[in-house]
Amino acid sequence: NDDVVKNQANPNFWASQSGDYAATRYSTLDQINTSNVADLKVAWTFSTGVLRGHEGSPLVIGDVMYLHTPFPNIVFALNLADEQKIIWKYEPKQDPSVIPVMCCDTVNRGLAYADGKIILQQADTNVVALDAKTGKELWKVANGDPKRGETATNTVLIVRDKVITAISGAEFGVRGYVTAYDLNTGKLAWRAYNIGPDNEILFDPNKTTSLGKPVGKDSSLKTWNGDQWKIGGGTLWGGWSYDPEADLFYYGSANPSTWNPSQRAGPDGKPIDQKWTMAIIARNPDTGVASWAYQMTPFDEWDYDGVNENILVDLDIKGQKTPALVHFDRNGFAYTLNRKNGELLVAEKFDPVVNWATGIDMDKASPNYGRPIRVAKYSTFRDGKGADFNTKGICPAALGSKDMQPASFSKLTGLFYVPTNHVCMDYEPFKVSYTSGQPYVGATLSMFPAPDSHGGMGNFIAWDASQGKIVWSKPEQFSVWSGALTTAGGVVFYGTLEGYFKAVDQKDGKELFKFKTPSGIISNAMTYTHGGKQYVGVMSGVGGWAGIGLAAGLTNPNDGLGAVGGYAGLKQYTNLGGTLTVFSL
Ligand code: PQQ
Repeated sequence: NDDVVKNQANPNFWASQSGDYAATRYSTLDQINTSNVADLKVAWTFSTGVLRGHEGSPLVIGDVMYLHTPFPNIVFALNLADEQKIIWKYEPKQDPSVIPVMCCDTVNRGLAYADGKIILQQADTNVVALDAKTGKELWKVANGDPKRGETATNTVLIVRDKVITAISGAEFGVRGYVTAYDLNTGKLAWRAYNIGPDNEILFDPNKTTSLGKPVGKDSSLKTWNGDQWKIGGGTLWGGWSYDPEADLFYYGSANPSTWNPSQRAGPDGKPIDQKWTMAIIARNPDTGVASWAYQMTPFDEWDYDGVNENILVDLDIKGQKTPALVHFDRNGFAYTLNRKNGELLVAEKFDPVVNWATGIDMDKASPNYGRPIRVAKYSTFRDGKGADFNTKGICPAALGSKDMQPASFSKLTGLFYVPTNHVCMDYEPFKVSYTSGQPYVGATLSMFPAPDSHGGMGNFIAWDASQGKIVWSKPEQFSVWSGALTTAGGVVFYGTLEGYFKAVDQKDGKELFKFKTPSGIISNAMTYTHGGKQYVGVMSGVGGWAGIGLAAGLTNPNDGLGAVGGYAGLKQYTNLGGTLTVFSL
């Protein structure tokens, strides 16, 4: 979309959630830099009036900031040229019965802007186009049905005249799909499922490839037992990216449901891949047809969703300039692929404690090429025999070495800056039966800080994606559940679950600035200018999966899919909130 491209190229704006189509979250602004960032002061704040997890970030286009909230998904347009006055406010009417159908808090990953329209996807799956000037509703379309367990938390991707969006609900047996609507009318253009028959997943058996080979007929169907694919999960709710040159957009698919792998074994009782869950998929924005796909975790046994963002940069790999896609997976491996054809180039652990696999098989001649080399001891699959067996000490925990909080790529250093988790788990599957619209989880989890570590539950790291190596690692007390921002000022910004907004040096991770905001931070840092002056903003409002105990008032350690116990200590540091804090020099 020309308007999106033009706005993204304007460093004074923050025009899309990921900063640019390549999802680098890098800004060329440098007024705030390593030598003066310690002097940052609060310029202004804004209370959203909502007290659950605040994800995503505001957008800035010209003199207007567009701000969203978690459920009920209120949208504010604020006038930056006039005391941040509210120009308009949009408050959708949503049935609160959607709240308990959302797996991991009532979060929303933000708005999109194109051609004078603001696009919001509500928790109840309604996609709404608003007139950016007036807040007037232009069109609205239901992308799913919460009564079937379908909800929405993600932002949309706008390419040309297509609004591309997705559905959550793999913990409710939802069969994931990606849908494109017409930006001007809201009319459905195409829908592609991630699992099921070829004509529904829009995979061409001869042309769609995986690791360089055509996927063949029924590439998904033949990896499922009977018709389990119909309630098989593989939703998508993470980050988007788009390569205009290849004309492909990229996303990852979530876990197969249920979490009890024994219930998903093949007809012979053995593990079976459950394609195309846990995969990176590249599709054409006009038709939805898949160009290539790569599955990170075949036959998932740990809930290592593959939804994390795919960052598109050109990297020097083994002396060759390569159009790369870099992906930090929940399973603890960071993957570098060729984004044009899905060739696997690098796959290395980005947290040394990852123990469920020793590595990824990189031998092209091996029948297991591209697949994880598993460690039997950490398997949660017991051949259907001991479904109640509790597997102890698996690293990472289900929320992964990294969850949805986006990393950033700095054009200054050529490195990736990654918010990570340093958490392990015990995992006990149990038998579960499917009822439409009800949880279909099938495992009890407990989470705890990784052993033999610095005692914290997170690290903020710098990563070299050509080599597959950690450059530096800065320990954090809790998982870093906030998205990073890099700037040409040499600084990387992120937030912490305790509520600190931090600025560190891209070179060595040295902390240059911190400020305690009113609540824990799970949103993404952003920057813009107004009146020639650079601002940096972040929303606080604790929640998300890690903060679900606080957000939903849960206290049983196994509740919140195991996160309540793991993050119980958070309540000593922070409380619910919903505030935007904007800083300047
Ligand atoms: N959401 C968060 C968050 O916002 O903190 C973390 C997670 C989700 C997960 O770790 C999930 O596995 C997850 N899974 C689904 C799904 O499978 O459909 C949806 C969501 C979501 O929409 O927020 C999360």
